[in-house]
Amino acid sequence: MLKPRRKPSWELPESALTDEQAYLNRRRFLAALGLGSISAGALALGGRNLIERAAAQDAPELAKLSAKRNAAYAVAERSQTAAPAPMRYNNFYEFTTNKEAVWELAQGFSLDPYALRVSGMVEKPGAIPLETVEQLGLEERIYRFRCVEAWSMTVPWIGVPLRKLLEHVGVKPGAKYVSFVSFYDPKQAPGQRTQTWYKWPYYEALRLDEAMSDLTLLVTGIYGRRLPPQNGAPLRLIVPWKYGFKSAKSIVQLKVTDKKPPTFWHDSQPKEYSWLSNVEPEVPHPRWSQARERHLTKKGAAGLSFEELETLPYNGYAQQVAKLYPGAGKKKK
Ligand SMILES: Nc1nc2c(c(=O)[nH]1)N[C@H]1C(S)=C(S)[C@@H](COP(=O)(O)O)O[C@H]1N2
Ligand SMILES: [Mo]
Repeated sequence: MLKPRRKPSWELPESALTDEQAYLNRRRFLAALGLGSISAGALALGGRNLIERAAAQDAPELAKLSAKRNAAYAVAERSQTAAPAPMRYNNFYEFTTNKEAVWELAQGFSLDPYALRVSGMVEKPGAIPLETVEQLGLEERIYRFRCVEAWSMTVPWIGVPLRKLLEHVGVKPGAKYVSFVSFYDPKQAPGQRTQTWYKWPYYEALRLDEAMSDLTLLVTGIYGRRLPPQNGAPLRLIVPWKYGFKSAKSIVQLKVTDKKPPTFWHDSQPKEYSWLSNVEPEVPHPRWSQARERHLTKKGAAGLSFEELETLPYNGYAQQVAKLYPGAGKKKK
């Protein structure tokens, strides 16, 4: 997943660009000329729908979403990342691998009319509207979030513990895992068209005991507002003691099963991304150390700012989850 640091796309010759990068370059160029709203027809370029859509949605005002803060989940040893930084630095390969370009490419993305399809070993399978999920009990929690690439952030999410949804649908005896599938819509997601070597749609999974942990959230909001597309609208998973890729975005399907489900990154590079992928600072990734992280602090006029921090075992949630992994840390080393 970690790629060599690239030149920003607007410094590259057009010949080196993907469709999306070329499109973003043109938008920057037009914005600089004050022509941000020039008609797409006048440009006669590829990515025309994107241009029209982005022109209409340059400053989407995200709808407010309020929920009572659960003070049990404050983060003491580091400060909260200031908005909008977490909405301007994203991993969402369905759009692009360029983290600073995701937000712009994802403007206008929508899964409406949305419902989460629940199937497998449950008493009440079916399609669950977003409102029904939220009525199970929205709360706000500040969580650490650690990407496997060694960057991190601290964010106030709004969501419902996944356990409440599993109790709502009734898990059948013998179930052992929960799997999650993200959306598939290449028309809206340029990365699904161009990165054909990945097995879209994105899929992830947890053991049932992990899914039932009080920490595991189904998230619909961030910073007191509805999730923007780039952070996984309208509904995503957040599993704060695991590397960020376990927290699948824009989920459309949830399945309860007794067989270990495959997962996207583990399937693609099993030696680099384990199935469990708990945050373990003492276990290096094959290509870099996991002992420290670049913590996103803010986005200012000059760009994104980071501070270097120590990575904590289970990302600071050992007290809550170490008991789920009784053998961990006692083997080898
Ligand atoms: N569907 C989907 N979910 C995804 C990803 C993705 O590419 N597609 N990237 C993952 C990775 S690697 C990280 S670090 C987080 C990033 O979430 P954020 O952009 O809200 O910070 O989303 C995770 N969930
Ligand atoms: Mo990540």
